[in-house]
Amino acid sequence: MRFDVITLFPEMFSAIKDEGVIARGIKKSLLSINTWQLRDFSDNKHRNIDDAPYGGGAGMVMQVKPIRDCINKIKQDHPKTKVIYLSPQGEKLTHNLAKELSKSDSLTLLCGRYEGVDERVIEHDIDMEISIGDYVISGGELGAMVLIDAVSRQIPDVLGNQDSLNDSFAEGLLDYPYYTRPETIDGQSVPTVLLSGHQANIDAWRQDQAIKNTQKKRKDLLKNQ
Ligand code: 4FM
Repeated sequence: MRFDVITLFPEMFSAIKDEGVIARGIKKSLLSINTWQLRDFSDNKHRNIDDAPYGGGAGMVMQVKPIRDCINKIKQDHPKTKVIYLSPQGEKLTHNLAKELSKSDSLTLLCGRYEGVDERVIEHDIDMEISIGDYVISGGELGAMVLIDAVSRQIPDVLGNQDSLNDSFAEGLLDYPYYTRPETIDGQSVPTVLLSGHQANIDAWRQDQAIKNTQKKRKDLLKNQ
């Protein structure tokens, strides 16, 4: 799977490219993350890609031409790429959406800055608008990195044995609790079933804990079952 990211801050993506699960996926050639500096598509010597909003108001708006030129450049090599714009107006990113997107060969992620992008980009050049949650962040880059991480984890073989696909959301539930050595610390003990060696009992306990956890912390998730 290939990600092409259109951004004013390509260096931010070293945060996910250089270490961890995604870095290992890149090393295994299971995925690639390719950044495009939007300023390279500016048509002026100052490398501007933004201008004041029609109708007035504070802040700047990203212009159509550099974004459209960049998307079209990517599409020369990847005509079937799905172009995604990260914004609070988008469809909410969920486990199910991440899983769906992981079946794509090519995703192009447009990261906005300033007040927004010219609406004509969204109308004409974008296939999908996605939000990572109901809050505002300062630009699309962190959203794009969240999406890349969540989607990459769903690509077969990206997670090694070390990482393990612990995906409680695949079951529509929160996770069960984990414990490691020592057996007791400051009077707090590990549940005895986990020390029993009886795998069927352990599995049943974990399933029960996952349900209880979900009932206690996220009742809304159980309504979708
Ligand atoms: C988006 C800032 C576009 C500037 C943003 C521009 C967001 C979210 C978000 C901020 N992205 N989910 N929530 N983006 O807040 O994905 Cl131009």
